Amino acid sequence: MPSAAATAIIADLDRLAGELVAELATLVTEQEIRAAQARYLGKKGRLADPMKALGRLPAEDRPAVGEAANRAKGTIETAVAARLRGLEEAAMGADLARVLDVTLPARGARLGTLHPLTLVRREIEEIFLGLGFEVRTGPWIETEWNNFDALNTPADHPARDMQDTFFVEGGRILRSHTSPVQIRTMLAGPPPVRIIAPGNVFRRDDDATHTPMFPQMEGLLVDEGVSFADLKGTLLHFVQRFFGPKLGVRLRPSYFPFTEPSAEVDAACYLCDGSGLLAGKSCRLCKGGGWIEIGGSGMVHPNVFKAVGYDPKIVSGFAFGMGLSRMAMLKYGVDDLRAFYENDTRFLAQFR
Ligand code: 2NL
Repeated sequence: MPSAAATAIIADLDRLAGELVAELATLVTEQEIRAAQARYLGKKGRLADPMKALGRLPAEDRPAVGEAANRAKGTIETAVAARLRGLEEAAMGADLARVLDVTLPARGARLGTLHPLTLVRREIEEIFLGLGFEVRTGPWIETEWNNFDALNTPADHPARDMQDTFFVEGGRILRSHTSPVQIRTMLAGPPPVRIIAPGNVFRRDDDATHTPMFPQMEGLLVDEGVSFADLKGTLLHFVQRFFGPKLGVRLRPSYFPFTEPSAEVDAACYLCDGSGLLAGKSCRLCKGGGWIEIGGSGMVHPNVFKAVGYDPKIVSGFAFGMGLSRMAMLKYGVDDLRAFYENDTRFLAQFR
C-alpha cells in the first residue's frame, strides 16, 4: 500500500497529464503545442515539483510513484506527438487538395511585331537587292565635308545654317541626309557603285508634319554610260513593286545641289489608279491629281564626282532619295506621322 503522500503525488501526476491532454485539444499551431509541452515537462514545468517530491519519498513508495511519473510523461509525449502528426497530415492534405489542372492550355506568349518603318525599309531593301544594289549604312555623326562640301552644297546654303542642322561638339554635325554614306562608299573604292543607304537623319524641325529625326533611304548608281533613262526605269520598277504592277512614274524638274538635272519623283496614285477619281469623287489620297510625290532624284553632279576622285568625263550616275515615314504612311494609309514615334502598341501591332 503506498503512503498517503505517495498517493497524493500519483493523483497529481495523473491530473496534470489529463489537464495537458485537454489543453492540447484547444491548441492550433505547432508552436503553441511545443510551448505547452515545455510548460509541463520542462525544467521548471508543472511536473517538476511532483518529481522533486518523489526524491524525498521513502524507498518503498518510489516504484509506484516512479511508474506514475513515467505514465504521465508518456501520456503527455504521446498526446503531443499525436497532435503534431495531426498538424502535419492536415498540411499534407491541404497540399494534395490544391487543384492544379495540368491539362489547361498555357496562355500563349504574345509575339512582338516589327515596327512599320522597319517593315517598309526591309521591303524597299528587298526590291533594290533584286536589282543588284547593296545595302550600306554609316554613322549618324558626320563631318560637314561628307554631309555638305562633297555634295556640292556651298558654304552659304541654308541647310548649313545652325537653324536647320544640328551641330555637335568638335565641328561635327548630325547628318541631315544619308548622302554621306554614298560619299564614303565612293571615297573607299572605284566605280561601279550600286548602293542604297537607309538610315536615320536629323534636321531642326519639330511640328505636326516634321520630326527632328526621321528615316530616309537614298540610292546611288555610278558606272560608265548611266543615263536619265536608267534612273527612270529603276524608279518605275521600284514603284511597280512597291505600290502596284501597272502604276507609272512621273519626273518633275526640280533642283538639288548634288544632282543636275534634278527631278521630283511622283508615283501614280495606287488608290485611284492614277485617275484622281474614287467612287465618282475626288480621290482622298492624291486629292484628285492622280499622282503622289514619293521623293527626289537626279543625275549626280560632276562636282560630286570630282570631290570623291571619280572622273565625270568617264563615269555618270543617278541618285535618288525618299522619306521612309512617307512611304509607310502611303503604304499603310497612316495619316499622322507622329503615330510612328509614340510607341503605342495598339497602333504598332497592326503591322506585320
Ligand atoms: C529627297 C531627295 C535626293 C540625292 C538625294 C544624292 C547622293 C549623292 C549624290 C547625288 Cl552621293 N545625290 N542623293 C539626290 C537627289 C535627291 O533626295 O527628296 N529625299 C527625301
